[in-house]
Amino acid sequence: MNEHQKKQPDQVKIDENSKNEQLEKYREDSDGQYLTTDQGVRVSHTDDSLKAGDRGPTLMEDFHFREKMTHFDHEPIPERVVHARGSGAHGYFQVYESQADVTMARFLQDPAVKTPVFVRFSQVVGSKGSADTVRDVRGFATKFYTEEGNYDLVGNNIPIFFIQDAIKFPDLVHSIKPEPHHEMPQASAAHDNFWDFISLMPESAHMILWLLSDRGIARSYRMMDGFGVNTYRFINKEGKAHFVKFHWKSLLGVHSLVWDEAQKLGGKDADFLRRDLWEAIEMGDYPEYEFGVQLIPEEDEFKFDFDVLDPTKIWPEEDVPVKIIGKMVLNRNPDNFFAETEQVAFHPGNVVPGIDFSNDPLLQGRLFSYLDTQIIRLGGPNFTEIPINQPLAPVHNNQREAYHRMTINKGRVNYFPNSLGGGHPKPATREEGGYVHHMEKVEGRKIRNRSESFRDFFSQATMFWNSQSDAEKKHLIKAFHFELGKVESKEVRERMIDLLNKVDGDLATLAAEGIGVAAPATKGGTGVTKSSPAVSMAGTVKDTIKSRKIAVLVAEGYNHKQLSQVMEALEGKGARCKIISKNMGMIKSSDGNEVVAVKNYETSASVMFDAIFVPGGAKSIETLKMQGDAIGFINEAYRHCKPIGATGEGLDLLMESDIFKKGSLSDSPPEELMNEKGVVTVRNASSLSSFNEEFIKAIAAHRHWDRPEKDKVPA
Ligand code: HDD
Repeated sequence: MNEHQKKQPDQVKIDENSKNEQLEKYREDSDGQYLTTDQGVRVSHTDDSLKAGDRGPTLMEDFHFREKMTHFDHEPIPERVVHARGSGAHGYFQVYESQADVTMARFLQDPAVKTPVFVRFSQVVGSKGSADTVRDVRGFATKFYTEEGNYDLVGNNIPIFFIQDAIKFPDLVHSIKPEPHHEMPQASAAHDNFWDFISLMPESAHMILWLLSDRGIARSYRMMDGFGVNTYRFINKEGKAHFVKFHWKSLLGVHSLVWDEAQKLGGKDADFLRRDLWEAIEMGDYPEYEFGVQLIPEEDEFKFDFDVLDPTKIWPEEDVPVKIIGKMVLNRNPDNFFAETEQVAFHPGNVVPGIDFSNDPLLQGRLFSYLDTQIIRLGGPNFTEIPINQPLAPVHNNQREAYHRMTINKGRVNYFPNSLGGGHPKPATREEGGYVHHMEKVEGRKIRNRSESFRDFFSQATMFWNSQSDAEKKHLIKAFHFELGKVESKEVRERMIDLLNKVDGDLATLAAEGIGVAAPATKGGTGVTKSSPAVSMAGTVKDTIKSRKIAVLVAEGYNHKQLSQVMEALEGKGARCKIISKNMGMIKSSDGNEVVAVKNYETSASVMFDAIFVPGGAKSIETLKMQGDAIGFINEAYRHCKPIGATGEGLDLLMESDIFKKGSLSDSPPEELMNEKGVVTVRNASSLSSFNEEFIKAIAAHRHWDRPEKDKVPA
C-alpha cells in the first residue's frame, strides 16, 4: 500500500454550532487592543497625516494614510442586481422524521441532526439603501450547511413568478427598476414602464394579483411564508423521483401592513423589517418556520390541469397537500452585516444528492445566472472561500488560483486523472455520496417556443381572486388604484384593465373605477369558480400574540395597577409592551409608582405597533386628551384596524378621538366590558381578567378589517 492509498476521505459530523465554530476562526475583536496597520504594525498617531512642516503638504511616505484611504476608496462592492436590500440571520434546521422514502438528502434523514442555516430575507426591486416596507416580493433564501455540502433554497414569499422563461428576466427587471432616463421611482412598481411591460405579458396576470395583495406588504419577515417557487425533484436511494415544491410556513401566521402604514413607515423607520428581525432575535423571540413539501410522483406529471413545470402556477394545496417535514429556527444575529449578510452568495444550483432540478424553464435559466452574478459582485470565483459561503463539508478539487485565493493547496498535482497524486482527489460513487444527476430521458428538436401546456394564463389568477376574503379583495382593488393611478399613459392603464378583465369582470370594473379608465364594455373572466382557501392570508391567523408590539400611552398620574395588570397579562403571553409618552423618561403614577417612557411622540408612531393600550388615571387622561399626538395614535390605529384597549378613564381618551364619533362604533363605550371589532374597553377596572382575555383575543386576530366606517376616521 503506498502513501496515497493509506489516506482516508474526511468525515464530517455537524451540529447546530458547527458553522458558528467555523466562523470563529475569522472573527476579530479589537477590545483592549492597539490600533495597527493591515500589516500589523502598531500606529502611534492617527488624527493627522504626515506633513512637511505644520502647514506643509502631506508626504507620500505616510503609509498609514495611504493604506487607510485606499481601503476606504475600495469599500463599495456592486449591490445585487435584484434583492439588493436584505437582512440575514443564523439558525438551524431539523427534520421531524426521515424522508428516506422520497429523498436521500442526508439532512432530511435524522431528526437528531440540527443542520446550521443562514437565511437572507430581502426586497427585490429597491437598491441597498431603500426602505423596507415598500410593496414588493420578499426574498427568502436559505443556505443549509449540510454534511454533504451546501444546499441553497432560494425562494420568495410568493409561490409563483411573473414570467415563465428566464430569458425574459432582464426585461422584467429593467421594466420594474427605476426608469433609465431619470432614475425614478425608487423601490416601486408604480410607474409606466412596469405596467407597460405587464400589460403586454399576460403570463404575469396571476403574479401581479399576488403582488398587489397584502402579501406584497409583509408586517414582518417573521410573519410571512416562503416558497421555493420552482419545481425541483426529490430522488431516493432507489433512484425514484418525485416532483417537489418547497414551502416555509411561519409559526406566527402570515400578517401584512396596510398600505397607508407601509408608506408612513418608509419615513418613520425605513429599517422596519430589518429592525423587527434583529430585535426579535436579540430578545429571544426566535422566528420559526415549518418546512413543507408538495410531492407529485413522476408518473403523475400529466394528471393536473396545470403544467408542473410552469412557475406561474401553484399546485393548489387542496389538490396536492403540503406535507410538513421539519422546522427551522433563527436564533443568532450576524456579527457583521457586510461580512455575512452582504457577502453571502446563494445559488439554486447548489444542491446535494437527493435533490435535483426539473425542466422548469425559469429554473433552468436561474441555474446559469446566480454563479455568474457572484463573480462580478464578489470579485472572482473564490467567493466560495468567504467564511459565510464556505461549506462545512470538506472541499477538495483542482480549481486553483484567481483573485484572493485563500486555500493553500499542497502537492504538485492539480489535474485529473493523475498518478503522481495517487489519483486524488478522486470521484465518489453514488454509494460514497457522489452526486449523480437524475437520468431523465430527454428528446426533442431544438426550438424556441412556449409549450402549449403553459398557455393558460388566467385560470389560476381567477382562482386567486375567488379565494380572497372581502377585505383582501378591497385591498387588492385599492392597490390597483395606487399602482395604475401612478401610470401616466392612459393607453397602458386601459390595456391593464383589458388584461384584468380576462381574469375577472368585477375585478376589472372595480379597478377601472379609480383610475380614470372606462369599465370594460362586457364583463369578462375565465368562468373558473374554484377557489383555494390556502392562498388567502385570512386562513393563516394563529392564536398567539407572541412578539406583537403594544404601545402603552401614559402621562403623569396614570393608573399603575391597571397598567401593570394588563402589561403583565400581555407579556405573559409573549407580547412586548413599550411605554410611550410626550417626553421620554420617568413617569409617575397616581399612587407614586413609576414607569419609564422609552419613546416620545417624535420617535414613535402607531404605525410601529401592533396594538395600543390606554390605562386609566384621571390626570393622565386629562393630559393625553390635550395632546393631538395621543389622539392621533388612537385614530390611526383604528383606521389601520389594529386592536385598541382602554381601561378606566382610558375610555375618555377614546371618546375624545374620532373612533366613536366618525368610526360609528356604538355611540360610546358601555361601562362594562366591550369588545367591538377589536376595540376592547372596560370602565370599571376592579378586575381586569376578562378585559385581558378579550384584549389578548383581539390582538391575536391581528387586524379587524371589518371595522365600520373606518375610512371616515382621519389617519
Ligand atoms: Fe433570483 C437573487 C429568488 C428568479 C437571477 N433571487 C435572488 C435572491 C432571491 C431570489 C431570494 C436573493 C438572494 C440573496 O439574498 O442573496 N429569483 C428568486 C426566485 C425566483 C427568481 C424565487 C423565481 C422562481 N432570479 C430569477 C431569475 C433569474 C434570477 C429567473 C435570472 C435568470 N436572482 C438572480 C440573480 C440574483 C438573484 C441576478 C441577484 C443577486 C444574486 O442573484 O445573488 O442572479
